[in-house]
Amino acid sequence: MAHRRLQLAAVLALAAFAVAQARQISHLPDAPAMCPLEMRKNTRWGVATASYQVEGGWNLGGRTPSVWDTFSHAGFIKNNDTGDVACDMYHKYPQDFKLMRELGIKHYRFSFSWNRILPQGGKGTPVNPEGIAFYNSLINEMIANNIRPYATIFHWDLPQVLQDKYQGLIGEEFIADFVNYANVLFENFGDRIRDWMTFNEPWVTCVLQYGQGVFAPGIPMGDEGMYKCGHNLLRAHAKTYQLYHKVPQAKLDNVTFADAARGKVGIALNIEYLEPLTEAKEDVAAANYGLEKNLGWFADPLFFGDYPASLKSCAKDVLPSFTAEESKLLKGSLDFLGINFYTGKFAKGSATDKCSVETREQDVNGKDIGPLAESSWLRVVPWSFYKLLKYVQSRYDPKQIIITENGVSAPKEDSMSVQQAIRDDFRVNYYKGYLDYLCKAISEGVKVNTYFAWSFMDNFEWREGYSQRFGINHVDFDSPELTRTTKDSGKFLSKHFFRVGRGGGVGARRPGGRKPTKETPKAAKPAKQQ
Ligand code: GBH
Repeated sequence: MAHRRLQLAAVLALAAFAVAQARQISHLPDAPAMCPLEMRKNTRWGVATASYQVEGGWNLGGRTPSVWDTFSHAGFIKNNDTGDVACDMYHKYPQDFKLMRELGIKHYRFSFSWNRILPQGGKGTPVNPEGIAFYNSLINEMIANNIRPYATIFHWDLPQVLQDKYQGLIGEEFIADFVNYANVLFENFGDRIRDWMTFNEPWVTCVLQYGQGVFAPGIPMGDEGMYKCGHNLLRAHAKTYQLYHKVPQAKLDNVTFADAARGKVGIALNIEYLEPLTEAKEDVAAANYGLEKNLGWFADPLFFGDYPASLKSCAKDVLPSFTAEESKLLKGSLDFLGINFYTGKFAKGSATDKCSVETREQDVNGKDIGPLAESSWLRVVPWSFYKLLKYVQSRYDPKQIIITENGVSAPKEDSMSVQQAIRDDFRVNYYKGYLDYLCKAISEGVKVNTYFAWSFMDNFEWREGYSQRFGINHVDFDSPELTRTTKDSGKFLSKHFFRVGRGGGVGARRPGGRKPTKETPKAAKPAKQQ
């Protein structure tokens, strides 16, 4: 009898829990109107992070410092935060992949820490076996949870040794060292990873890390350094693409990395959409030049083999030029275009200076372009996503576009209790609006087939430390366990996108990553279990 009563109590408790759960999610909005179920089913929906922002384990397993360790230890981050522990994904990845699986997430974009793989950074220096072992476990755990890995090779965390040696991306030697590092990744992980992004946001690296020096390593190099950085980065990208697609690998029966894995190499470019402030032709020209100067700087060489004519003319004293051979190597050196998209602004031009672009967040009547997020640069402007995508499709006609990041920091979230923070209507509305316009663009032929929300969880937001939260899962940085709690935005995306979206295609590569040869006997059928 006591047993029965216990059972009954358990059933009642479960029912109450289920009702509470249902109540929690019942106020979630419907799927965006322009995203029919069929389209949501046919698209891949995932989440993104980056090594320095989530990993932690900064001095574990043979890892040396990156420029961000040095920069944060020197006290340049808000509240003196550092990425020493971050979300401690270094230890907690099994539970994180379990959570992803529970949310129906089948696609995960992450980045490698260069200094964990190659503690001395450069070509000819030893590969760190502990670093390789860590990423092997991480990737295997991902795949065991049916999550497809998408890898960023460089997400701003340069090994400090390479900064010290030749000023990092400013030095010509960067190119060979980057290609060597990429080669190590392809050799070790290329059998399981089919989607590679060489660089995350070259604009940020070259403008904020090197040009202005407001991001690590924090040494301002001016416009000349900024364009030198871009030039080295683009050539390193093209050589990496070449390595992946054109160089037969002895260890892979003389096929290329690309053929062995049926893999792809792209890049993740950030861009804020610019809408002309008025119909005046200088405003229209300024919006156009702004897009060429910020996106075309990288996208034009990759698609067309050269910088935009407008940039060549406006930056003629500081912009290097490509040799015919480099230009040929660059042209078409991407299998997909990754776009990190967050916001849009108005652009105002000058009747006398075609190189001037002033950006504004209010229209001519003083009305805000959209509500302000916690980040000062980020306003909610859903329609700007649609306009940017249409612009990209018409200017570049990419075979495939991946939205490599999209997300928002909710106002004041950091000062809220966990219970308050997970009721993130602001973020739910952001995703609902942006995804609506993404779907509209897809329905009009824009070739986006994969989308990543930024971010899987709250993390180290660069100079802002942990004060700006972009997660669809909350991280309690005050709790010793760094507890993760799913926000309403996570539930919203899970319900309408992650769960219904296309699967990962995990394990679709050839066995052992090798192309079958004529000599390879067909594998014998396993004997049937009686
Ligand atoms: C992404 O950058 C990053 O890839 C990611 O690591 C980051 O966590 C996420 O966004 C959220 O920020 O006021 O002139 O300094 C987004 C694009 C471009 C946004 C540069 C901030 C700074 C403008 N970033 N921008 S400025």
